[in-house]
Amino acid sequence: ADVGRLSNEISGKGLDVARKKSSKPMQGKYRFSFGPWNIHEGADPFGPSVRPAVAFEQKLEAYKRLGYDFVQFHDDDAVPNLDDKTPAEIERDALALRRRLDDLGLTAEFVAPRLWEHPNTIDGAFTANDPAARQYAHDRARKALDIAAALGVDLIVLWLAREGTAQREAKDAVRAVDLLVDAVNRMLAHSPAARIAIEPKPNEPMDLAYVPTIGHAVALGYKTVDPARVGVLVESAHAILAGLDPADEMAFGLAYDKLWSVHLNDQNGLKYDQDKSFGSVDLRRAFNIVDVLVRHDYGVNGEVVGLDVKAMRTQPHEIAMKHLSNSKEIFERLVQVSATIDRQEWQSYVDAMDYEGLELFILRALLNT
Ligand code: XLS
Ligand code: MG
Repeated sequence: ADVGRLSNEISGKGLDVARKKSSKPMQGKYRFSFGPWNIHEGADPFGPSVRPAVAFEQKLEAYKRLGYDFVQFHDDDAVPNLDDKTPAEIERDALALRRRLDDLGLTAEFVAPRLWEHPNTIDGAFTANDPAARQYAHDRARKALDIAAALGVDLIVLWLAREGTAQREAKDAVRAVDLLVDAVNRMLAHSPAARIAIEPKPNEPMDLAYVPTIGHAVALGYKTVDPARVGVLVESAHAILAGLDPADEMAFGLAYDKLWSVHLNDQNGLKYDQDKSFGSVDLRRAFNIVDVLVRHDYGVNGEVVGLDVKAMRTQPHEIAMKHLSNSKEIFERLVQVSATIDRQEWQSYVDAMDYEGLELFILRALLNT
């Protein structure tokens, strides 16, 4: 954040919601992404698939139709069965995918190593007690970096799914931090142009995770050899599962210039990770997310608005992509609310410390009345 902007903001009384918007080119124009896993067959831990699988190619063809230009990839979404392939085969497949994306007018947003499905990662990847498991994780992370390079994308997302404990006394939590820093350092060394965005989540699949919040993720980045290349991705549902407000988590990342991607979705309380459509549980919470992104120029440096949403299991095949178009529509409508809301009136409630008045003002804006 630049110093001029900050001193302007803090010199005024209160939070200065009336701050003049910058005239940077990206303002109001957002680019959207989702991952192939966001179109899925509806299996959950208690029941099998309920919809036919959509072929990868058909998923790619759906992007533009749904209004999306960017694709988020796990390493094996991009190159299936990569553990059985040689480096040359991995590169060949990734380059072929890149050509296909080009043909469709699509761009990869990021590649994320899938560090949670292989038998070697049962008890963690980088923080597993078994050195062979840790070695698998390092090798797998390098494959993801190589795929990203072949796809022409410099952003790696690191969701540290199993870096935590199923049983509290099973691992040394201080050593776990050292192991995670070492893992990120190795990745930074392997790909000197790559940037790594850590996506925190407090639980699931583990009982307790070592990097549960954005504060942890930012701090971890500063312990690496090149903090400038380590940032964060905030997923709204993950913040909610940590008992935190997603907009404030994003604000923390923005304040450190570390918010390099977002996963917007919604979550109905403290339970399993739901990945519900954006805004579907709490529209005001969604507005506050959009508003903090809009006011702090998210997107100006090329950041993409990522959705990590899942269709309800009840949704039949023919209409099982609505969660993607709906989530984007709600984001765009909330951008409109943010752009047109009366900032002077907002500020007047802040100045008068009339927070009941402010409450009604925000609710009316959301009800458009
Ligand atoms: C799971 C995560 C995952 C990441 C990408 O909870 O949200 O989908 O976003 O690895
Ligand atoms: Mg996510």
